[in-house]
Amino acid sequence: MVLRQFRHPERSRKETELLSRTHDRTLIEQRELMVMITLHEYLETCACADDLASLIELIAEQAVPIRDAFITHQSYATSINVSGEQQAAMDTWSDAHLTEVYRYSELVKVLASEEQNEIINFPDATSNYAIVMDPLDGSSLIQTNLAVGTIVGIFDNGKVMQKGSNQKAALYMIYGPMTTLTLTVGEGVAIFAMDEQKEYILLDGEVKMPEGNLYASGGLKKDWMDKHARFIDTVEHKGFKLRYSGSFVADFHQVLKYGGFYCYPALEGNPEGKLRLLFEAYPIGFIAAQAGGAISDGGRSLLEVEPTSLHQRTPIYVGSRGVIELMEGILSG
Ligand code: AFP
Repeated sequence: MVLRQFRHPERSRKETELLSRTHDRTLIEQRELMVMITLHEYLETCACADDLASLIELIAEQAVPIRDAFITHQSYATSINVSGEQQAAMDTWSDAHLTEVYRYSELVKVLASEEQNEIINFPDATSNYAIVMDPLDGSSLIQTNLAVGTIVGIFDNGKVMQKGSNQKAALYMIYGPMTTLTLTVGEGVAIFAMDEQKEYILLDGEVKMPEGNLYASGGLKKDWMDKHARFIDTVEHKGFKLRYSGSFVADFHQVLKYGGFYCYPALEGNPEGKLRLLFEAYPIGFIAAQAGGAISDGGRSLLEVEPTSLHQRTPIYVGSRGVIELMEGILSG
């Protein structure tokens, strides 16, 4: 596996660091400067190990074959395959593809995927990275052409069964009108967009989740617990607006940008809700916390919950810090 090594020939590390503070610049200033910071350059300014930076770039590059596979795995009216199989195939295709990428990279020691029952060990690994992932979140939306994504969390001590706050990095790619990468290496959150040359260019180097008023709640209303229903009622009276697509990664991303919260609560007869602690809550929660937000199961931070089983489900509330505190107050009352 050849890892792409792009370096800007003229820009010093210090310059890149200064330029990555896009928050301080207006769009016009940025355009005038014609500053374009690549993912590689951004990673060079971070205090993250070289092999971790290589692993992140390698994962981010997989957006290209995954996007291509949406087209090659499409079932057209005259195609022989049944459309349901094709759709399911994208989940397993992405999982198999990423698994092989990790294996040949020799950078990953352990992998836990939402699509696999057991943990996979890679004995040839030369690094100690352990990955938790949802290879294709929101896959039931592929046939409707709504945004879906890949979610990844990275530990550096060779194990996946540990609390989420130990992650060294977390990222997700969204396959929407653009291909974007949202990344944290524990130094805040950055968002990149892929350009025509398939290069990730920095959109925002210091993402901060505002206290906005969007919300998304999974589960059927008739199955909501009373306290959850009271919380939703409270925010609706405060003017919160419903935005739920059925793709956690896409629904979270708009909360990251505009503020508010996403939740999939405990349900009547289903107290653990639907989403998974390791593959969904940990990486997204780490990103939320690094952007100034929070993730909770209703009473405590999900990043501090030690997993007891690989595919453990959990109620999830993730979003702006203020509204997560409001929720915890109502649910504990
Ligand atoms: P799929 O990957 O099977 O489409 O599941 C998506 C998901 O795990 C998460 O991305 C959504 O927020 C949630 O399930 C949607 O669940 P509902 O269909 O119950 O709303």
